[in-house]
Amino acid sequence: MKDEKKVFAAGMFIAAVVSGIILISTSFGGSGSKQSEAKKQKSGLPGIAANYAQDAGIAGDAAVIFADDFELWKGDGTKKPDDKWTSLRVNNSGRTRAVGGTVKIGGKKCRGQRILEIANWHTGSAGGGSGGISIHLGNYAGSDEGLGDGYEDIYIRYYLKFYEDYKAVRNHGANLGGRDVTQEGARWVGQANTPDVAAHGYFFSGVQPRGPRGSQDIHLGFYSYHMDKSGPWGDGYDFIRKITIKPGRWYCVERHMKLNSVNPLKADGIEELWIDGELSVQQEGLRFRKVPQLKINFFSLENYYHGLPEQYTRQNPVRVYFDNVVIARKYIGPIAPAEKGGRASANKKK
Ligand SMILES: [Ca+2]
Repeated sequence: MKDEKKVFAAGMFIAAVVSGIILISTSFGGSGSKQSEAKKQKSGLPGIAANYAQDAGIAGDAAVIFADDFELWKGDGTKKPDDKWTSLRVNNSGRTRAVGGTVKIGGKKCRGQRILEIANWHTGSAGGGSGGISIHLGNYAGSDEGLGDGYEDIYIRYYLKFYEDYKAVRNHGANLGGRDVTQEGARWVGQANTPDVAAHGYFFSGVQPRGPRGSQDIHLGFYSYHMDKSGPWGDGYDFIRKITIKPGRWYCVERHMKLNSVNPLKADGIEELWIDGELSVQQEGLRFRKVPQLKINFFSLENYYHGLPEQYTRQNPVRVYFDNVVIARKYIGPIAPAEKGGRASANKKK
């Protein structure tokens, strides 16, 4: 666990393959959590991004914990800045790198010339591929990591585009979670097939593309390992609005996770999802933990395929693109337009 790649691998890959843990889900559930009758926001509030035209300078906002627009990734695109992310996955079934490109909103290019590409291809017997980047937001690898305690309430916004020929296949997308480094043997965020995550000192929640396998009818939804999910697999939440994701188009994805109270223990955790500033999911009444030291300390942008078909070759891999990642203590919202540099409508891009 001494270097970054090993830490990432241990959590997300070796755990799955070497230990025989199968990350695949058989169902997205949907019935494990009760939807609150509380008010449901129709759209995102003006967020931090409204104050930073084209995201310029947003990394310096007092509420921002981390930001990366991939502009400073060097060389062939696989050399991340030292102060960005914790690890980048390297293997023979995929590649993760910055490539040329820009987010487009309403047909207009946004600021920037580089985006992150995660590409995966079929690799024979394993049949799939994985790739991605991760960041430790608190002490995750061990109590001596020097990263602090982590967070209890966090927003993560990123831009996402599936390449034009993308067809729905099972995978795990953007994982957010926590691992209790004070608990001996606590599992790594991403370990699936766990009925009782609290007993194993972790939780995680993915935002994943869903849809009939092989189709382009895609939407994004949660796949959450919270304490009260039913069975060994993740819980999907009900949609306030199911928003279609079209391959070839950029979308602003923002997720919010607020952990539950523990003194006393309450089911008052929240997960929310906005697409292009529009609220798609709002799940209240969640419990992620029993102890206060278990906090959010891990985030990854990841592709993790199960049974990736042979048609996806190294020359023609599955490709997913990301850009303008911001992690903050407050709602961030979509990129504000360049003109005037001021308060932009959250939905103006539409
Ligand atoms: Ca960029």
